[in-house]
Parts: sequence; C-alpha cells; structure tokens
Amino acid sequence: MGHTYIEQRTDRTRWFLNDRFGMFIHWGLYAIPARGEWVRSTERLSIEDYQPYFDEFNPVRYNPREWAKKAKAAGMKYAVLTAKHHDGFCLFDSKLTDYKATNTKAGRDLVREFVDAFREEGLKVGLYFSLIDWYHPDYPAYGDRIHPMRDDEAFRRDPATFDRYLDYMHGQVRELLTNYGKLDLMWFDYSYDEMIGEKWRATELMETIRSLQPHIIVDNRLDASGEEGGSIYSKEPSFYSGDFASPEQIIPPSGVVDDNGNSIPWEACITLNNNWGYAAADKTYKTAKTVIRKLVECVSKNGNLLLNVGPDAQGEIPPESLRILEEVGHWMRQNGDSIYGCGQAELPKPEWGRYTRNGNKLYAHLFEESIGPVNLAGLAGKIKHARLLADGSEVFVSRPWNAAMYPDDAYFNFARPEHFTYPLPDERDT
Ligand code: FHN
Repeated sequence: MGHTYIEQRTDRTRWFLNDRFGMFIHWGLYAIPARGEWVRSTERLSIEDYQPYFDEFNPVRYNPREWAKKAKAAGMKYAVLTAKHHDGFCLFDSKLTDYKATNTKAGRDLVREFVDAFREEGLKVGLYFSLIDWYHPDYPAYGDRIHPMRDDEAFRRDPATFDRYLDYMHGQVRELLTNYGKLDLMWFDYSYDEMIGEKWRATELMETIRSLQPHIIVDNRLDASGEEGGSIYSKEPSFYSGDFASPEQIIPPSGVVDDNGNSIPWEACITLNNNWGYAAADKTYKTAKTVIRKLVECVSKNGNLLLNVGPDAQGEIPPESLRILEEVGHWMRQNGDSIYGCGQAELPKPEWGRYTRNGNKLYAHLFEESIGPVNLAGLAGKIKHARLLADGSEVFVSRPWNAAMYPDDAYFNFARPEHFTYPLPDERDT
C-alpha cells in the first residue's frame, strides 16, 4: 500500500477503475407507497403516518440471486444496496434499533442475503448508508416536516442529543463493517450546509472504517455537500475525503480532476427513470441506447456508471428496468472490452462519437450516423481493428448502436484520416 493518501487511494480503487459499471439498488419501506424514496418528506408523513408501511412490509418475492444474475448479465461488476436510507429503516439486522427488516413480517436480514447472493455471482458488494435519519429521536428534524437539514434550534438547545445520534450512526457503520464479511464499497449520503466533515465526527468514522476494512473504498459525501466539492478535489485531500467523487444524474463535462489537474476516480449515479426508489407512476425510462452512451461517456472520461434500479414492495425489479438491462447486456457482451479496464484516450473527442482506451487498444464508439461528407457506413463489427498511424496502436471499433441498419458489405471510413487507416474491404476480417 502506498504511503501518501493519494497513493493509498490509487491502490484501493484499482478494481473500481477496472470494473467501471455497477448497479445501484434503492429499496425499502418507501417501495410500498411507490412514490419514491423521499415520500415521507415530500408528503410530510409523520412517523405514525409511515408506520403502516413497516407493519405491511413483506417482500415475498425478494430473490437477490435473481437480482445478481440480472446485474451480471447486464455486464455490471459490482452492486450497492441501500442498507439504510433517510427514513431510518434498516434492511440489516442492527442490534441498535428495532426499526429493521428482521422485525417486520419479512423477518429476514435483507443485506445479508444481498451480499451473499451477489458474491456468489462474482460481483463485488457495496452498501449505501444514510448519514441523515428521519426516524431516530436524537436526529433533530423539523417536527413532522421531515427535512434533511438539522433543526439547528433543537441542536443548540441540546447538542448532546446529536452526539447520541452520532454514536448510534457510527455504531451501525461498525455493525455493517463487522457482521457482513468483506465489503468492497461504502456509499455515504449526504452532507449538506454545515452538516459536513467533522460534524459527523468523520475522522473517527473513517478510523473505524479503515481499521475494520482497510481495503474498502468510500465515496466523497462525508465531506462534500451533494456530489460536488469536498477535499477530494483539493491538493491535500482530508483523511475522510473519500476514494471517489459521486456526480449524480449528470456526467461531468470533462471528467473529474483535482486542483493539481490529476484525474481522480469518479462514479456517476444515474436513475433509469426519474426516481431512485420505486415509483409506480414514473414510466419515463431511458432507452438502452441512452444508457450505453452514458456508460461510454463516463468511461471515455475516466469514470464509472452506477445505474440505479428501484425494486417494488414485493422485492422485484420493475420489468421496464429489466428490459433495459437485458439490451445493455447484449451490447456489453459484444463490446465489454471497450469498457472494462478502459479510460480516457488522450485524443480530442471525435465528431462521430467517443473513444475509450485500454493501453494500446483504442476503441472508437460510433454515435453519429453521418459525418459531414463522409457517411458513416460502418458495420463496425466487421472491422476488427484498424491501425493507428500515429503510434501503431490497434483500433477496435465498437459496433454502432444501430449496426443492424447497415448492409453487410458496408465499411466505416473514419472522419479523421490523419488518425487512422482502416483495413480496405479486401483486408477486412471476414
Ligand atoms: O437524497 C438522496 C436520494 O434519495 C438518493 O439516495 C440520491 C442517490 O445518490 N442521493 C441523495 C440525493 O443526492
């Protein structure tokens, strides 16, 4: 393990930068009302109003092995499940609260089953953990107006209260890192306003994390409000700055670099529709083509994509999501080499799409169907590679999303001949 924080971070994130593509899973009591994971706040539900969901929760069709198979078939290499979201409901068997899945009709430790199932399918496992807790009595929320911002008046009246909450929160993190085997990733969510860094006793928390699971990687939201900012971007990242930045619902225009101009690990988390938690009425799903292009864009900028699913109250991933994952998996089976272990190509972005690179292999991802006078006639799958004049690298051209549109004898003529030559029709691999 390297000596400086950044060297240690580089060691820890090696697998993360290779795997590139993961599944985010937002699941909990909120799947029952099916109006998204913030329903308690947006509809100003009191704890009593929300209790029926606890009393009813019984996901009889929960089969995480099925989830894992779908994630694997989609080309995903890791998965992150909400162990506890802002509503404070624990999907794991915490000894520090009764507000947990093992006390519902489910009577199951859903996190235990998740980590076991995804490991069995060969995927790495991460847990999302909310710093915010709308259930715990010592987390001062604004009365029944459930709000992530702490009620500062209440806090000032009795700061010891919040310290009790932090003892609870740290204790649960310790439980997760002690009782569920080797975890690969912790996804904390989220800091805001003055509730940032040491206000969560972040150094103490990170000391606990590093002592229990030194290899684990952590996102940047212990000291970043939302996905941006935090000392991970600075020249001297703090001990709790995290191992990767976490842009949300957006892909940074040009990747993510620190104040030294050095690329830092980052992961864009993106929903398939417009909700993280299950929202039955939200049918605004992205297409597989959009998802693939977002994945390619992330990797072309040295980033990861964490693609979200929101299982329903029965424990099933919505069919719309499954259909998209299946199409993405088809593309990944053909083009996964242009994603795994790849990153920025250090070339200007071409007009027709994006590049990803892995060593001396350059992958041209063709998005546009015509480029100025040169029409893209690329059944790129027919062209196994081209030679990059500049340095002799091989170029592997990923199949355009709509490859089927092109006649079999078509070929792709790069719009930038100064970059490439390509095998003439008679040289093409048959
Ligand atoms: O408030 C949460 C939200 O519910 C969801 O979990 C996202 C996922 O990154 N994080 C917070 C919003 O930034």
